[in-house]
Amino acid sequence: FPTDDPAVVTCGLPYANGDLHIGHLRTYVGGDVYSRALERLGQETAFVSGSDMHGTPVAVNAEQAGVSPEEFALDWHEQYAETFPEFNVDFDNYGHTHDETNTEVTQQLVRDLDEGGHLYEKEIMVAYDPVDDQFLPDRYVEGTCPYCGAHARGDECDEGCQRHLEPGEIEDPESTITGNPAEYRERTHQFFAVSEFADYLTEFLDRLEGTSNARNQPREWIEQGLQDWCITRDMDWGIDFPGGEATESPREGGEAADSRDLVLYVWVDAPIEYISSTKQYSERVGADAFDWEAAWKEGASDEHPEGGEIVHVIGRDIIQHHTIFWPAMLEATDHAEPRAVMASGFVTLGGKGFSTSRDRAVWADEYLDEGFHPDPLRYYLATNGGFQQDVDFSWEKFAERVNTELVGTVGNFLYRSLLFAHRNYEDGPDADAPSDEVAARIDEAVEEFAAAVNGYSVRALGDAVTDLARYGNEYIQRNEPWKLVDEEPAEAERVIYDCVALAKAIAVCFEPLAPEKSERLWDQLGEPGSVHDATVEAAREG
Ligand code: B3M
Ligand code: ZN
Repeated sequence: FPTDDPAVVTCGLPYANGDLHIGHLRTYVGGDVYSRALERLGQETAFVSGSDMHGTPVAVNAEQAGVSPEEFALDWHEQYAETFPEFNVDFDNYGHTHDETNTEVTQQLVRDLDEGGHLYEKEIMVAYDPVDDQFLPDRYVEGTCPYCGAHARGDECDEGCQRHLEPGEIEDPESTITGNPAEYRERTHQFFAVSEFADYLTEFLDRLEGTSNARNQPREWIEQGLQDWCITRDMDWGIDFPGGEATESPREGGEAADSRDLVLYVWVDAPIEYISSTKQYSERVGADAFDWEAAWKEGASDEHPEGGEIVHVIGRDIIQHHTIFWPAMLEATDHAEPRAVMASGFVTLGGKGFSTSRDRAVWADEYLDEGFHPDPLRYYLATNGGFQQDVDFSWEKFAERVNTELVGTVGNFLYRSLLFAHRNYEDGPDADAPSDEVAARIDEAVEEFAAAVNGYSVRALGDAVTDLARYGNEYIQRNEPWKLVDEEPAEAERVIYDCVALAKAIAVCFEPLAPEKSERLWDQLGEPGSVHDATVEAAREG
């Protein structure tokens, strides 16, 4: 980076089913920081996401709340759409999976899979509650993981080996609604032939950039042999399987055939929202400003025959979906292949996992309600450990990093330099260009910044800035302009001009991490326009 192709940075879609906490924010801040950093490098970039409205994670919670899944999910969606901007997580488009765009794009993509011969029907056993007379897809059922023996949800071993589980795989199934033991019944479902893509996926993983956890885990799964993927569910909340209403064969008791509700598995339409959200962005700003088809489709544009640079930012619990199922869907339908997957580690609190039911979490709105500014939290979340490491959130550590790095290093340098400049030079210090020494140091910071982007490290972006500010403190201390100002005024002005040039470079390079504070700095420097439109070239100019 930068390249001549349009980039799309996506964040995993939050299920519209509950409050956002700081564990969620780590991924969204990470994605926002990364997409801003690409833009500062001069890369054309769209940053998109949306709420995940479908599936049992929403349906089960809505049922417990006693409202329809649609009403339930829309409520949360609206709340998320308000909360993200409060943390300056500034999506170019934030849609949701239940909107018209995603319904159309999803059904078209599934039809394309079908026409390409990648879908087939198969009879499988699915969990069923005989007392409630209800099928129990995914989170409606819990039991034992057949791979590792951990307690698991119907479609994921969330407390054990993290594997995706296919319908029928879970052992000792029980309904999560009634606690009734479930039995297995035979049903016809649609399958996507993922196993045909094993060779493709192996090569894809060798090309895939981003964090190493996103390559290593799926390689093991492929070596163990890929299963095909059941893409339909016995539910009525979701996007209809576009094959038309399937007709169920007569039930065992000889009942008449009945038409059945068959919707797509939530993990089909959820990643497709990445495309749909980009499409909505294009439709709003015009294809000249951002062309979603050039970014997402192979062969849609002569200039970008392979499509654009797709970067997925996700939590590490959904690596399998983004490195196996999703790239197989894209490959099967002539879409661009993801260039990178950045998979974040989890956040713990005092060494323990976040728990909504135990109210052990730092809630996003709680942080703001305390009157804290979003930028320090962004800085801390983005730089507290490498992106793929699990990290612990602690208020003490947060305070310490804010005090030593943001206040003691960056703030201190800016305050000393700009106050001196303001007091002594009415229109700012004047010089043609920064000194060779400072120009070279700014170049080095820009190189570090570019290396951080190309290394998919939001933490290293923070280092580039704090290192530069540390140098600035050392530079002003060594040159002592306050001693020069009477005896050697020209020399004093040159030194302060250097410091102001360093401050401008800090504004540009710090924009991804601290967008609001950097914009304020930009204004204080009297720079025209917005730092949100500036690139590292402006930092180099001094
Ligand atoms: N809605 C949330 C999760 O499992 C899920 C992500 C979808 S990303 C396409 O973390
Ligand atoms: Zn397991």
